[in-house]
Amino acid sequence: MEENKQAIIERIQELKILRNAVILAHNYQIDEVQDVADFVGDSFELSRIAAQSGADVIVFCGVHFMAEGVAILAPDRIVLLPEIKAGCPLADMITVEALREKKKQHPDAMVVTYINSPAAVKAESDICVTSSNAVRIVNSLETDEVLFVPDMNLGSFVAGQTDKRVILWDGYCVTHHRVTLADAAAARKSHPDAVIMVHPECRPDVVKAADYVFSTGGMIKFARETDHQKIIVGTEMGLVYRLQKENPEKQFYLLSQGLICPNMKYTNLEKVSKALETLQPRITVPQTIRDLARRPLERMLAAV
Ligand code: CIZ
Repeated sequence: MEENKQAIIERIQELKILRNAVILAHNYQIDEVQDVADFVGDSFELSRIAAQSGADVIVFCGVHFMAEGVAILAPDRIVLLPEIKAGCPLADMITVEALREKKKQHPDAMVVTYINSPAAVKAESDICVTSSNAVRIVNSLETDEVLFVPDMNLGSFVAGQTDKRVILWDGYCVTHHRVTLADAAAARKSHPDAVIMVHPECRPDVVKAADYVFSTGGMIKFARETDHQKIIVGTEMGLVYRLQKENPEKQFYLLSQGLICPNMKYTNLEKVSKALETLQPRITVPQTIRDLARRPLERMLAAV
């Protein structure tokens, strides 16, 4: 390892103790950030760890809505997002004003909000979901009609597995939505003895063409437990690093080279170290929004 990189890692370890901090990294983070983290996981697992942790400082290596979620659940802690520009185009595809208008059109629908959304939108919602629990939570609701926001692809996936009427929002993850049926066919042709697993944020035709559909947490579990030795991975490339690290005897292939989220790649070791040094950039959520957004998030945490 380069001397400079090793020095930064050592400084991060020192600062972590000094600040009583915990470092959380999303499954889509770059390799060296995953390696320096105390926990690597999906937004749901990491929110739960953050809420239960005794740390004074939580460094969230991910994107803005994820750190915001932690700031809602753990308002007494200092929540840091090492790169403030790390946003989520999907979360930006909905505003609270537009959601209020849509709610007026569907007054009987329960609002089910994917965790990839701004805090103010969560505050207007009945319950939050992640890709790992969306189907289960929607099916458990006492309603016939659901307004599912903001990811139409995940919403379509849920709609295919429930008797409830699911009204979709016109949003999507630009990284997963970029994958086409032709990409899936090409990957299958290149690796004919591999199975394909994709994320439910992919387009419905891609989901239909896949052998398995999982959240990132589901992919990690499947890779660990399956007898399949070769797996094509249809989610952001960062997950392939973790899959390969945990299953060195198996082979993983990224479904498409387009599966890269630039926002997830902004964070690096230097920025993690600087965030711990300066306690900036700090993510906070105004109390009025926080109080309202906490309820749908806690409902989700209690439902699983
Ligand atoms: O919920 C998450 O963390 C995301 C964005 C994807 C997943 O399936 O883990």
